[in-house]
Amino acid sequence: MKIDRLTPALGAEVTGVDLSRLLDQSALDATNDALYKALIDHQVIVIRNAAIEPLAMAELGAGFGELGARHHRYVTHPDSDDVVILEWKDDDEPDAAEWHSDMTYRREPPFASILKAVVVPPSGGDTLFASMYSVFESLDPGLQRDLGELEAVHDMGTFRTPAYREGGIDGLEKALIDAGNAVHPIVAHHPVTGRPYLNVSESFTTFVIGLSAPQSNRLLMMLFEAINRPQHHVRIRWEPNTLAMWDNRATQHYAVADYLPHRRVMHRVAVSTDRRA
Ligand SMILES: O=C(O)CCC(=O)C(=O)O
Repeated sequence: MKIDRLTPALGAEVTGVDLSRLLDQSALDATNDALYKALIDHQVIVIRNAAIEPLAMAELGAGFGELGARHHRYVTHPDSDDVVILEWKDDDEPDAAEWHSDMTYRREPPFASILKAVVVPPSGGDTLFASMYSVFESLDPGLQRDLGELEAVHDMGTFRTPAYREGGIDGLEKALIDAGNAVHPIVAHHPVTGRPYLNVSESFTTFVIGLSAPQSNRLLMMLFEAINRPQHHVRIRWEPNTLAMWDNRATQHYAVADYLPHRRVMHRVAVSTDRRA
């Protein structure tokens, strides 16, 4: 296995691993161990030409931990309930063109996600990832200390729009209850590396506990602006069968919605727990 770092902030391209040929459990376990180490070191790993079917993709994910932080919205693949299909085309409104970690409105958000490109547009549809270690380390040390005392509320954010459009106010209330909300520390510590990272996102973090609304808004806007700085990022260009896996704890991602009306189809497996942590 060969690993090439993509930017100083995060990301690595992994070559020399053929996921379509992991025929027995011991080969799968050894590959999972090596990929896990690369994931912890680089936060996002990318494998090209990973022509694996949905069932094999779920099996790959299950090697890292329990699957099943089922999303309240997305449809799943007919061959495997663990594989979500993300498909956008025509005049759809893709919902991931904003910085987020997945499902932080849950008390225990998923540990990682695996995403494979199935249909890619002629150009565009890239995904950016940000290292939240790098963002935290870029903040003034005094601010880092103050943030260490604070917690913030996370909820379903802009998923309100489809819930309201489809079900009116009753649909919205039901979606808010189904998705739930959570309070997380603004500075979290990675359970494996112990490193601190910034744990707020423009998608799902709505309010800082203990501050007035104007204070909370000002602080969050400043942090969201810090996340947006390109030195914290890597940008992944997809080809069919490009597979990426990210550590959802200390990264955020942003799926650029610049390709419509062309079609883009991705398969995603969410891994809720980290078996090796
Ligand atoms: O489609 C993508 O590139 C990313 C989708 C996304 O944001 C997600 O799976 O959470």
